[in-house]
Amino acid sequence: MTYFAFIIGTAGSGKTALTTAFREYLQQIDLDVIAVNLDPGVRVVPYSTEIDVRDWIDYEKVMLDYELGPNAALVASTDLIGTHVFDIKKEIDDFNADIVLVDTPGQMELFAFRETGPIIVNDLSSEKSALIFLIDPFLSKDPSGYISVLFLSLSVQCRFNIPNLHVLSKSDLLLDEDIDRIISWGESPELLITALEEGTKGLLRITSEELLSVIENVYTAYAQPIPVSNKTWEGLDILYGELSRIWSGGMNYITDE
Ligand SMILES: Nc1nc2c(ncn2[C@@H]2O[C@H](COP(=O)(O)OP(=O)(O)OP(=O)(O)O)[C@@H](O)[C@H]2O)c(=O)[nH]1
Ligand SMILES: [Mg+2]
Repeated sequence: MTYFAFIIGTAGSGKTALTTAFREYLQQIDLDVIAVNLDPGVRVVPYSTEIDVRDWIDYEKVMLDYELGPNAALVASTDLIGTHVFDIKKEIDDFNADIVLVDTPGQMELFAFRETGPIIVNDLSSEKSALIFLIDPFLSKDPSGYISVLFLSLSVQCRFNIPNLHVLSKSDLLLDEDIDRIISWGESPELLITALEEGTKGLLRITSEELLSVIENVYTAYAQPIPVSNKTWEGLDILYGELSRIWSGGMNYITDE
């Protein structure tokens, strides 16, 4: 059985750095792991990737051949992954690894919200797959940012429909009190709403009851964020523990808690 983790998150949230650190961590505890780069736009991949989508898709060439600007070329390149999914799958199968870490394209919306992402995840992975959704601490330090990222995660979850773990990325850059505050919002939607109300000085345009009911529903489907540093490796052991629980069917595999 091969276990998959798709690492997803907003641009610059640390997907590639987590793939690098987590791959090395898992290797050090003697697990048979490979990494797949699915980002056609990346210049340098810091991990020695076993499988690289750039072997099939040349972003610069797409830009020239189709006379596209950098963003449109990225859209086209990401869409093109769908046409190589069986080549990629064959390479993954040939490795016969226990764990496959998949680093997804930098601009999350290209992968998650266009057709390709769900097709790729569906075609590549086994039934033992999970999403690792990175929460960028700089987008989620204040309550409104945290809520926005939660909703983004919810929409990603709707697209992929596989179990989801939240990782609070770059934890080494946060003060302990920041981490504690964000974790407390993860534990209690009431605390999050109160913080939001304080921040908006009572001028919240949506009623707290409405927001609370939506967020409570989101919380039933999501684990708390796990603070992880790709620099110090703090939290990688906890991340692996939580993934193992998902892979072994112990935790909200599909949508149960
Ligand atoms: N201090 C610190 N910096 C980090 C950590 N993880 C990533 N970074 C930095 O954050 C920046 C973005 O990291 P990447 O891993 O490239 O993020 P990404 O999500 O792959 O970025 P794109 O694929 O371009 O969207 C880099 O400068 C990293 O060095 C971390 O845990 N701690
Ligand atoms: Mg990246």
